[in-house]
Formats: sequence, C-alpha cells, structure tokens
Amino acid sequence: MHVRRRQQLGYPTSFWSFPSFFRVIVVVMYASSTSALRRKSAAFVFPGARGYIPRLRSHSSLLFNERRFFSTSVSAAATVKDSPGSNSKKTGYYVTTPIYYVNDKPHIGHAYTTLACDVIARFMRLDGRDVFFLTGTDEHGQKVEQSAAKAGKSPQTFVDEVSQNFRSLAKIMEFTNDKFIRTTQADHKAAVQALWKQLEAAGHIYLGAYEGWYSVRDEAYYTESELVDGKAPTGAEVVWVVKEPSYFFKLSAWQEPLLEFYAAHPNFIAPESRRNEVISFVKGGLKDLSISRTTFKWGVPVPEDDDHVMYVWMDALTNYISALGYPEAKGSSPTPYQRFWPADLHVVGKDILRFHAVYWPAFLMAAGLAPPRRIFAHGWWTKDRQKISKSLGNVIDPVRLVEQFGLDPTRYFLMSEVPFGNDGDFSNDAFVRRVNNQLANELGNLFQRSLAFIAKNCEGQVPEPTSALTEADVAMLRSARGLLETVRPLVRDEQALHRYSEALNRVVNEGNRYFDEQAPWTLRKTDKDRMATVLYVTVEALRSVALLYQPLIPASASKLLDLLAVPSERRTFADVGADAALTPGTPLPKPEGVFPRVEDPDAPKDGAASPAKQKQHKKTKAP
Ligand code: ME8
Repeated sequence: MHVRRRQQLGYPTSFWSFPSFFRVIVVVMYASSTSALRRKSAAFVFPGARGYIPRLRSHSSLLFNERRFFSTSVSAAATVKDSPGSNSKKTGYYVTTPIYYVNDKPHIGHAYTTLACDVIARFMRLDGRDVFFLTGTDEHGQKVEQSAAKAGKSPQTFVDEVSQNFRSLAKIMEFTNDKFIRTTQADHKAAVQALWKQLEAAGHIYLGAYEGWYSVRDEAYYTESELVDGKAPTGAEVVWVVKEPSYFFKLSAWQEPLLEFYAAHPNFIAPESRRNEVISFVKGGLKDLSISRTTFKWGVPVPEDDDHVMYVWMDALTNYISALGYPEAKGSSPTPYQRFWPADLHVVGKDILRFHAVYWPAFLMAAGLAPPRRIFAHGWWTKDRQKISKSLGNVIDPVRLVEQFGLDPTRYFLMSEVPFGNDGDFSNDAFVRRVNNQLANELGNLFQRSLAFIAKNCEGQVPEPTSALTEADVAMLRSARGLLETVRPLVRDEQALHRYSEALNRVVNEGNRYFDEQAPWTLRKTDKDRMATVLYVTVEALRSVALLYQPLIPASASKLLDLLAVPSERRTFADVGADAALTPGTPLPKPEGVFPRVEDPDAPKDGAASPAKQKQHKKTKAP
C-alpha cells in the first residue's frame, strides 16, 4: 500500500520503506530523547514518525525500551504538582468526594458524587496523571450519635456497620478510590488534633461561650435571621443551644483574605452561579465559628481540654489532609501530602459548599497551609420531581438500581442525564430512554453491525484498507482521533461531564451516519477494496471512541476493546490517535452484543409499548 495512505490511517508503515536519511534522523532523535517531548519533536520533523515509532520500538526493543524510559521520567515528574491545566507531564492529581455521614445507608445522591469523582479519576489516570482518589465516611457528631442511640447500639458498633455499606457500594459500583478514610481512625484523630494545635499556636482559637440555633441534621449553626418559619433554610429542624463553653475559630478575621483569594483564583469555586453565592455570603460578613461542644461526647477531644469535643465539620474537613498522612512526614520522600496537596478538586453537593469554600480555606490559610485548587458543587437529584426523603418513601437505592439495570447503564445514565452542576430528576422512563437510545441503539449498534459484517466478509480480521481515503473517511477518522482534545478540557478543567458524554455520542452518531452513507453491503458487490477501507475506518474510529468511553462505562468499554482485539497495553489515552491504529489482518473475536436493551421494571407488562420502546432507532439497510 502507498506509504502516505498508511500514514493517514496511522497504522504501521514499514520503517525500511522510508528514505535512509529520514530513518537516520528518526533513530537518532528517538534513541537520544529523554522525554516524551523529544518524541513529539521527532514526529514533527518527520510526519510519519507518530505512526511508526511505537512499532519500530517493538521491533527493536533493545534499542528503544519506551516502557522503562517513561516510567523513569514519570516517577520523577510525579513529585511535582504542575500548574492547573497543564498536561505536559505525568504529575499528581488529587480528587476527593465528601465523606458521608454514617447515620444511614447510602442512597443515589452519595453514589452520584463518588461516581463523578470516579469518572474524573479514571479519566485522569488514562490521561497519564498520577491520581489519588479519596472517599470515606464522616463518623462523629451529634447526628451519628443520635442515630446509634436510636438503633440501640454503641456509636462505634453502629459506625462500623454503616460505614461498611459505603465500602460495599464502592465495590459494587467499581469505584477506583485509592483510599477509604474513616474519621474514627486513630491517625485521622491525631491529624485533627495537630491542626487544632497549629491553629491555636498561631492565635486563631479562643475560648468563649456559644448560645444559638443548631441543626443536628445539617450539623450547622444558624443565626436567627437565617431561619425560615422556625426552621433552617434547608428545611431541617433547629434546636436552641443553651449557653455553653465553646472554643471559637476567628473566622471574622478571614473575610477580606477570603475575598482576595476568590478574586485571585476565579476557578476556585464552580459553577459560576455558586461562586457568586459564596462571594455574596462572605461579603455579608463572617462571624467567629464555634468549633467545640461540651454537651455530647461522640467526637475528637480538644487537645488539653477533653471536656470539649471538636465541631464535626472541623474534624471532617481535615480528612482531606489526614488521608495524605498530614502532619507526619513519614514514609518515603516525597510524602503523599507533598505529592498531592493542594487537592486539585473537591467535588461536593451544593448543600455543603459553604463549609468547603469558606471554612475550609480559612482553616488552612490560618494554619499556613495551601487551600485546595478547586471546589465543584453539583446539583440535587429528585425522584419524579419530588425531594428524595425517607418520609416520602422515595429513596433510590443505588445497589438496587445496579441490580435492576446493570452497572454501566446506571453509571452512564447518572453521568449523562443532567448537566453536571444542575439539579436533576430521576425516573425509570428517562433512564430507559437514555440508555437504550445511546448505548444500545447507537454505540452498540454500530459495533455490532460493523463487526458482524467484518466477521462475514473479511474472514473475521481487521480489514486492509486498500483504496485511497475519501474526504468522508478522513473526516470520520479526524472526528474520532480529535476527541481527546475536545473532551480533556471538559473533564479536567470544567468537570462538564455531560458534555464529555455528549461529545462521544456525537462521534458515534456520526459513525452510524458514515456507515449508512458508505453502505459497505452495496460495496461488497461493486468495490471490495473500497468496502474494506470503509470497514477499516469504521472500526478504527470505534477504537478511539471505545478508549474514551472507558471512564464512563468501564466494563462495557473493555468488552468493546476486546472485540476490536486491542491489546491491554494499548488502552490509555496516549493510544487514541494514529500511533496505536488497528493492524490489518489482526484476527478478531466472534462479535457479540455488549449493550442489551434495558426495560422499565414498572412499565405495564401487557405488551403496550413504553415511549422508550417506540423511540427505537431506525437503522437503514443494516446487513
Ligand atoms: O454532608 N442529590 O455528608 P452527607 C445529589 N459528612 N447529591 C446528594 C444528594 C442528592 N439528593 N443527597 C446527598 C455530609 N448527596 C458531610 C460531608 S465532607 C468533609 C463532610 C451527596 O452524608 C452530595 O454530595 O450528608 C452531598 O454533598 C453529600 O451527599 C452529603 O452527604
């Protein structure tokens, strides 16, 4: 085949078919390079290099052992936290979920936040970052103490049991958290006390007395003027705390520094509307914060004064650094704290933004520690347009959802149904419609029909593209291979997870249109070379798409990549482009469906078609 066409397609072009002086340039540059950057410059000097350098490596592994080479530079680079937005080096990336109260078992809201972080963590790992992904449980405070009493159990027995539900959920949903922290762990408690001492030594804590409103459900203090009809603005009950001794954090001193910090870091709080809410809250004035209580016991004792336990939010927020080993500089250097702090991203629900965007950076700045880089507050799920609550009996159990619909459909629905940051409504009908339309009718269908056609007509091997590429072929490949550049800023910089999934869908839909228009079933009779090229372009485009679907639907994407015979070491985002293109002649496994259609378990069983069923995608002339 013509050398240029091979390069266009991105699959290996015989090294020896290039003029000798090019071969010398490439070999010298590659052998002498010490970083991925040099490798890029080789590709720049010699446009075909991107296509064949990796193959060259496999032929001459003694000369170019890229794996060893990169792993050396990676571990050195991993010690450096780069500037936000940079993707030039493999560097640390730290993403966290809130730690959840163990007053009850997890529901869809908890699963949602952790899922979003899991998608981001998987994405960043595949994009070459050294990720630390943290989740866990918040086990102290009055709310948990009261729930334990209600259950007739000691707080410790109770939290051990309920926390296990959250750990099981992480397994069931295949979350890839690197650590699960519990605030009842001894090292966490020691870290909270260390932070307290640091704040005290710097003069930010004083002893006084608190009296005022408190909501146990929210674990939050409210002023009289904040109450709405005698309740917290969240609708939670409040109780009057009779004057009791309390330590205070001088939050009032942090109003100006916080406003300056927000102004200097416009991306610190997202989405924008939430950022504005926080800024106006801080502009409204900050009062000193009560950070200890004496009327209950289930908490971390205040150092040197164990009549007091610490305010649960001070205890809980510290998890983000205690999980990294703060304050100890133990272990090998650099410590996890040095490698991963400041956090790149705290994902929280909008209900707890104030604690993260006001109290947390104030505590950290007061202790002389760096604030996190970004806090993203997502919206609230409702069920059939109603608030999800136990009393309404409409709590959605994520484990049941996975049992009913399967894990990847659940992951996919939650991540693509609602713009990340907005409120969203859960209904079985919306679930079934979205999953069947996009996963079964578009993605699954394109895989199934192209691979079934190849199995029948190309001896079950990756076809050899033997005809010249048309504009349509080039456009298709460009869309698929350009996807990473489109979605990286959406995930890494904006956390626009719904737009990430939309971008993948757009290319899949384009693939279905391309396949319909090129009609390989007609070409089979008229032009077999062209047929092979169309099939090659289709599956090669699907390869890039499947690689990028991995964070969203990991098990299904892995099956899709198996169906394309993509080797396991060729499944990172570095492989999205032409470098790792499918090799013609590679035997393919027998095609099989990956996305069974899901059914609404509540739909009438009398055979009446649900709206989702009526909306089945009409595929023209599929073979
Ligand atoms: O607040 N929709 O824990 P928590 C979307 N322990 N997300 C929801 C949701 C819903 N209906 N319901 C809950 C706490 N969430 C503290 C956090 S962090 C240092 C301490 C999610 O168990 C959402 O992320 O009440 C929300 O912020 C979190 O669960 C609250 O969990």
